[in-house]
Amino acid sequence: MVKKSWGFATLAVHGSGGGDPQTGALSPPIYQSSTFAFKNADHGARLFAGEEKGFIYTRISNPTQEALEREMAFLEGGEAALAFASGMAATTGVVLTLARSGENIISIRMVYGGTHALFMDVLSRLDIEVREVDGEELVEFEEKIDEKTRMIFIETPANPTLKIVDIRGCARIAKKAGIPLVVDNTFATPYYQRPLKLGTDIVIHSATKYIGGHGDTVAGLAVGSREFIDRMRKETLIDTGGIISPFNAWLLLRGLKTLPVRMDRHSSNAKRVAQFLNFHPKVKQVWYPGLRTHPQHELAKSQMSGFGGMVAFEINGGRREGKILMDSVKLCTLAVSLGDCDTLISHPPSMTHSTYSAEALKEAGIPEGLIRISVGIEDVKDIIDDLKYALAKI
Ligand code: LCS
Repeated sequence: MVKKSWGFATLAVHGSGGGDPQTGALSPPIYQSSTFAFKNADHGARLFAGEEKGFIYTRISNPTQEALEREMAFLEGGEAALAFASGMAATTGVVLTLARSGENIISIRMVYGGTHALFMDVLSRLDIEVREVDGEELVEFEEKIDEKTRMIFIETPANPTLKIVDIRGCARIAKKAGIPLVVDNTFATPYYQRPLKLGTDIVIHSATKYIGGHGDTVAGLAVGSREFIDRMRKETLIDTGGIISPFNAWLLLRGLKTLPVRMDRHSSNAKRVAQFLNFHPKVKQVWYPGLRTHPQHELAKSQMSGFGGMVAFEINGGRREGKILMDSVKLCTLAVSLGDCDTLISHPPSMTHSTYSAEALKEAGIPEGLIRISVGIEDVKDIIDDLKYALAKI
């Protein structure tokens, strides 16, 4: 039984309660089966007609996927969730469910590079227009809305410079226009930010990151109302096929149990790394929402209960100096992705955001010499010593 008074860490460990409904197994079984036998022909027909609940085929649903969806909806405070093969599949599923050819969506300019490519390249091929805004002034969103607008999309904190967008303000605008607000909550996770409680309609995750937490799976999730999730499963996911595998769903269920402890450690390590970089003479600027010097620190504080493990910074000089730094680290791994136990370091303009043209990078406020660190859960002294050593090489 779940108690209302329980905190997030207790809820993450105990889940919505009860273990596997069939067996009581506390760690849910991995139902590694593509198909499910019907009791007889009528039973099969009833399942297909939606007259009876049950499992048919894993591209439609599967008990391990369902367990993950239940826990994720519970932790985000939503009615239902849908699991996908990747974060990109989740974003694609949400957009294709909401927008049709000839319609438009509004998105902030600074988003993960893959999301930017989906919006600018794939959606334009489908004749869905994406209207970009900086996201700093709420009036920008209002000005772009017309009768063909089908959703507002924001990522906050945004990849890669941790830009913060006002979730409550965007939710007010979306509500007034009668369209959904969609928030990519990958960087914050439900431990530090619960967008649905702030008026958001749909939350998206690249579960590849902190939800999985160990760099061993690629997956995505969307959380929202039961009506929307059911519609997305029926109208988009089943026939586009970007479903999560039962094993990956199980890995995420395991990851959720330790999410709070990992996030506490990522966050305290990241704050120390950001403070170290902030005072380093070779560093020009540091972006970490937990630093008072972050331009939107107050806004971050008003909608997040912690600031996460991502730090971005620009070093004096530019791309050449950044390369020396990345080639000199020994403990930090030069790799994209984020949210792993290991500290990962990357250069967004030539890696995760190489889908942006030089002009688009400038417009989005992503500097050429930007370095991004996904601060891991190692001993923070070792991470800082590694960066100190590499910065000395410049
Ligand atoms: N949303 C955000 C905020 C992301 O950072 C990513 C991936 C995605 C969505 C897409 O999720 P995926 O399909 O990869 O599960 N971000 C990456 C990054 O910064 N480096 O490599 C991938």
